[in-house]
Amino acid sequence: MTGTLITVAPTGAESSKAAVPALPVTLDELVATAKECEALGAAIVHVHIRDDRAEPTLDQGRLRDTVAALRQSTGLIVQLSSGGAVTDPEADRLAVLDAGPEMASCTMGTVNFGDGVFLNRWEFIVDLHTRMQERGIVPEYEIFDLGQLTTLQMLLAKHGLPYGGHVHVDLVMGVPGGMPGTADALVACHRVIRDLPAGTTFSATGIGRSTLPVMLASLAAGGHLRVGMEDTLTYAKGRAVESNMQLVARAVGFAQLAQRPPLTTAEARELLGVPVR
Ligand code: KMH
Ligand code: ZN
Repeated sequence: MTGTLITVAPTGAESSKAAVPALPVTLDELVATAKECEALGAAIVHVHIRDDRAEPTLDQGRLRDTVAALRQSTGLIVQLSSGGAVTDPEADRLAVLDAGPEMASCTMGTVNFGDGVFLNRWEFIVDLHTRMQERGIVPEYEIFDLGQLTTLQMLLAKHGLPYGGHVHVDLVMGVPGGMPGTADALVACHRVIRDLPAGTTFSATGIGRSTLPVMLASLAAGGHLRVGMEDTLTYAKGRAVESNMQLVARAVGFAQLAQRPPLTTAEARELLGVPVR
């Protein structure tokens, strides 16, 4: 078993700054968070951005500025979200790739998402996957439900391996409408992941109160970790998360206990096939 790849997802598209004042929403807040999380042991930053009113946006200029600022100030692998918010149109989500990220998320199917629907049609998935192949962007395949792993198998069989040849999956568990954030569900996914191309890696994140069971199950199954305020706003019963750093520090602690210390950014690049800058 290798060390642990730790991804921080600091912002997301679902929480408001008014409700969660500690959420990093400006470029300065995002860069400061990213630097501190890197120092603690994160290797990837999964990025959603906000506009001047702290609302989710896929504005192309802001995306480009964000990629440039994160690359200048950190060694983190910059992974832009192509998922955006459930209200974002497909064209804007595809255009995220124009901002020049090293990695981007690529969700493998439609899922009910609380009151909304996170729409990911097959043709759209194929578009994202093939454009990433053409542009040298390494995808992280986001999985919200077991059947989406079957979609990933179909995608790879029909359209080939991603850029760099390495397949990396992120299990997003415990979304209201998706698979539960339990050890049983993670094991069920792990059984299917084993049928994906040799060397496929996976990370997992549990939304809300499934954060801890998913983190422990993922480490036990040889998986990696995603943490951050996109997914988790309560640190313990009755205790709000104070910062993304607090969540990364906890993940690093668990990874060390499991004797799988955090991968450096260089090790993460090698594992995932993300070119060295
Ligand atoms: N905000 C969700 C609707 C991704 O980043 O690719 C989609 C999401 C997945 O967070
Ligand atoms: Zn996201």
